[in-house]
Amino acid sequence: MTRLVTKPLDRPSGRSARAAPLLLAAAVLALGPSAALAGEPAAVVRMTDGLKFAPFKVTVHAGDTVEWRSESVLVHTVTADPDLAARQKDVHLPEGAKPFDSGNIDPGGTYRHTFPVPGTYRYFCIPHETAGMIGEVVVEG
Ligand SMILES: [Cu+2]
Repeated sequence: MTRLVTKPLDRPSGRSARAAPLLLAAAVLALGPSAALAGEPAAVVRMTDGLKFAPFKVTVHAGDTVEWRSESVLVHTVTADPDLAARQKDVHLPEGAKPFDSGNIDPGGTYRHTFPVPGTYRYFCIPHETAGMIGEVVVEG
């Protein structure tokens, strides 16, 4: 008597109870390796209306890509080129690293740069350098 009632009820709940952990495991597995796939940024830096790179400093490994995302109504740049700096203290490149400049990043836009050379990079935003829009990327070997 009770078997006929409990069996149909148990089956669906048993299925979903097994499916949930499986989906979770699949999601965790998908997130892990995806960071290593080409094109996935190892770190994300936001560009804000407060004229900041947030976080100020990110740490990645050699060969990693960093993505900058504008959350701002203003145009920003991601620039690590001594020739474009108003103040030399706002820019630093490790020995052997090439200067780079995003050009103008429109509101809501993104920019990516890959860092093959280890060391500490200090970069700035051209329109807001003297307002203190400076950031750092530490690339570990
Ligand atoms: Cu800016």
